[in-house]
Amino acid sequence: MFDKIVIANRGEIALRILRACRELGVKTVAVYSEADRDLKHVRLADEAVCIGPAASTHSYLNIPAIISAAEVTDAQAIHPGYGFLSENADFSEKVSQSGFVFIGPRPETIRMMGDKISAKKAMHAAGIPCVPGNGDPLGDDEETNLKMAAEIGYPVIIKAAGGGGGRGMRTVHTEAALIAAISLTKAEAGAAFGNSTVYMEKFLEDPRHIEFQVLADSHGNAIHLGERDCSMQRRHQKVVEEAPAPGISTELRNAMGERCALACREIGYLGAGTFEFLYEKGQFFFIEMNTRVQVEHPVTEMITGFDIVKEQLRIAAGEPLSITQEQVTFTGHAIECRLNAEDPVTFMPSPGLIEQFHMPGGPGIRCETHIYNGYKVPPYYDSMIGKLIAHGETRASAIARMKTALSEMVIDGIKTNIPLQQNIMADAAFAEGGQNIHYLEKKLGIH
Ligand code: MV4
Repeated sequence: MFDKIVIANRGEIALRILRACRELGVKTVAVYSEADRDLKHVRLADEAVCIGPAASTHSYLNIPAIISAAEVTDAQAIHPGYGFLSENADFSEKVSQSGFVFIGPRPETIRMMGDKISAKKAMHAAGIPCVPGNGDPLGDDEETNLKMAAEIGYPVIIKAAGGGGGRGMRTVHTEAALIAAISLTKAEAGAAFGNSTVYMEKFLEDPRHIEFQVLADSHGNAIHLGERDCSMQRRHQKVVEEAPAPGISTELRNAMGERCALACREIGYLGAGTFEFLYEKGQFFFIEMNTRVQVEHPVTEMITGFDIVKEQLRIAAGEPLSITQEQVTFTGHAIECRLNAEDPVTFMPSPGLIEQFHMPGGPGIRCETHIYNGYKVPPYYDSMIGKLIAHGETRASAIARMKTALSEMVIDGIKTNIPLQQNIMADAAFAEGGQNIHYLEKKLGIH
């Protein structure tokens, strides 16, 4: 195991990584921006290095500054968390070239998954079911494109190879709209990602978003930890996540999970990863792979009793996976509510001083947050200030525990989305389970 690592992130995930390091006896280096001197993990870390001004482009995205921090502290590895540089292939490459271990997949894997066309090709070749559409880059020949769309059947969706997470895509409902839509998406993609390559898929109208968690080591072993349902989202931001996904049978879970694990072995995947699928009418369709630890990893940890972040460190240190697929068990149900510093109605960010914070507790409750009494939420970063996770024997008991925990929690001084989360937990259709990706926006009156 490593002696010391750099935590190249902030907020709740930096604290989560620090806790994993403590348990493994690994010393920690926090890197922080000038706006983040008072972060909880900065105080708890063995060492802390300021890497630049508040703007993330000058700090959390500043590759030389982060690598220098590893050099001056004599650390051996860098954990990127999620967001920021976590899926930047150039960063992972520079980390390795500088003599440090990047805690994540190899640069080639990150690069392959970053390009949605090469990701789809690789996954299709590895036996993962994909959305109809061959995934080839669209050329300029109008007849060929019209023929392809007719074969797939309308509606279709035009997606940028450099996009992902909801960026750079456009749906097309009629033949008359196709050619202009392709040109527009190409132009936008070129401007946004420096890559105007686009491809065409069947547009699935009301799918659920279900993703599988995988772990793969450097010895050729790969396992899956089941799935999460992340369909409760607004503008491509997940709001509530849960595991297992309502209505997915043990047989389907194991079959899909095994396929994902097999695909990992075939491509030589390393570390923690997530296969994102659209799920419609009992079928899974691959859309993207995330090559990082995800915000919602705790729901999987709660139902498996397995620590994903500690396993990321073990894998990066060259150790074999600490469990086999047969040792993975699923117990009960877990739900995560993301806690954002934002207006619960307008969704405007609400940074500022936290005057009072009372953390909820009780059986099955886990609160992942870096906030404390007197902490000032800076305006420079994502508005997520934590996550509340409830585990229960059944989905209904997890919801009941979440409702109790939300009602106990006090965050005074700033606005938060706690009222929105209470509204969702009290929603009859949410209680049924299995709502699609459009449900929350419809409930909120967004069309
Ligand atoms: C789709 C789709 C329907 N059909 N692809 C949005 C984010 C990116 N990961 C892919 N996305 C979608 N791709 C096909 N062929 C609908 C979405 C989509 C979506 C997917 C997951 C979660 C929320 C979503 C919200 C709107 C659209």
